[in-house]
Amino acid sequence: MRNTSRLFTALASAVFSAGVLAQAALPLVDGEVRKVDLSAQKITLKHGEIKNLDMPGMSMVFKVKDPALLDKVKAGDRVQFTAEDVNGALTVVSIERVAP
Ligand SMILES: [Cu+2]
Repeated sequence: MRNTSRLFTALASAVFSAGVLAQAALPLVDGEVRKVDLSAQKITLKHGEIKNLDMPGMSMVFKVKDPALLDKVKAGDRVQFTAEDVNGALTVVSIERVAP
């Protein structure tokens, strides 16, 4: 019984670590917020190269993985963010304001 729960704990922490590593592996991208659309849960970013998506710099609309991300930024903010392709939708996974 005790061994089983120890094994479970080890497995759970291994899965958790893998998730953290996968997220940490997304490269940070420089960008500038052009528009925040709270009702559609979308954000327009002028972004630099996104290596993991093989995308050059441009302005475009992204979905957000968590709507709470949109509370952290506003139009005109300079940001660093990560993005990935979630079932064909380019999605912002994390975003942080950078000091001007
Ligand atoms: Cu783009």
